[in-house]
Amino acid sequence: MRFLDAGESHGKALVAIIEGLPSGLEIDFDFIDNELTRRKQGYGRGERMNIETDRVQILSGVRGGFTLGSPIALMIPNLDHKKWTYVMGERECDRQKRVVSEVRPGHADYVGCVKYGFDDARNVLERASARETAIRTAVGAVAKLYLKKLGIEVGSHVVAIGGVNSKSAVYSASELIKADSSPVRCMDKQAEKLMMQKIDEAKKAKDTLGGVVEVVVSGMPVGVGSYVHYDRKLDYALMGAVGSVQSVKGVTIGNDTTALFGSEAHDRMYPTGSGVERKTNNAGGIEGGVSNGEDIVIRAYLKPIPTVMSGLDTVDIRTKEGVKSSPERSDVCAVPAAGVVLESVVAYALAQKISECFGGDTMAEVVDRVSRRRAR
Ligand code: EPS
Repeated sequence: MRFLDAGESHGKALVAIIEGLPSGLEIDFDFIDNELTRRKQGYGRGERMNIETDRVQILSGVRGGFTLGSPIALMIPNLDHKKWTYVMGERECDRQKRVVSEVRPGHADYVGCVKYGFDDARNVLERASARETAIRTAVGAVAKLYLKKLGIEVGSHVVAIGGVNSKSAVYSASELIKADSSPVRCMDKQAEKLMMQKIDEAKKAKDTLGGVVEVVVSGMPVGVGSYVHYDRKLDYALMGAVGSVQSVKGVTIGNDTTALFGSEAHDRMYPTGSGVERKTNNAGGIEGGVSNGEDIVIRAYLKPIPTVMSGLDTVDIRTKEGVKSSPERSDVCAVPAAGVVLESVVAYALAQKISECFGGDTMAEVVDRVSRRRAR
């Protein structure tokens, strides 16, 4: 299973092609659109979210609501494009308009200009923008439908924004649906209030905030991943997927056990008659690069968004003079939305690993193989 996406933030559309899904998976179009709507929410989001409706169009690979086994092409039109055709037109455009030469520290502006030989970061930021996460959310939604058929659910919640931490608690993926009723997708009401105050403070100061998101996967069968090949380990796939999301600077799986003794850290196993059970999950659902049947718990650490409206010291790459960074439209805090994106990339990475482990040309074959594994 693989996918490729394309699209500029103010281009015509975002597109993706997913290849390798089995035939016979029912596609719930409303579910995909609802995932896209979830991604647009969150206290601290910018004006762009009011412009886009984010509705997916499926161009191939699905007939009468079921996958055919052929590549699935997805498209999300950018409604804002009509206001940007003079800048983003693929045949003709005005290169003197909306130029960004005062590169933003922390964004891809500078590195992208050096890498591709540009003196206008517009060419870079249009692709580097977190707008790209909309199409990855659509791909992740399809992956979630595949996982759901196998009894696997993915949820997330925000555990910190700008240094405000929620109280620690353990949740299953299905419980985390409650996070959606919080404007910051936080399960702790007291922390929610303080996080919102912190976002208000940042907005007033023309500043931005980062934070920490936890993703939980429930229902994983034992034995997905590898202890044999370094590049087929489940944690290798998940850490790479999570690390690929804009703003993520760190990824952990399970609890921090670095200060504990081994006797305290490892999740003891007890007989159930037919298998094993554990009372703790410090390992976060993965041992030796392989799923162990416990919930997979991943934390992503996100830096504050680099578009700081008050401006940061930087260099104008055209004049080579010291200036303040360019005030592009942006979010104050995208951590709540990042939770939805992180669920999506995790769902896709898991679908890919499950497909690698069990194969299957039809959905019925995959369901059968996974249920046989569960019965072991
Ligand atoms: C985003 C779309 C972007 C930004 C934001 C996220 O749209 P625009 O640039 O038109 O406002 O709002 O992008 C960033 C934070 C970034 O750093 O690029 C989206 O759809 O999520």
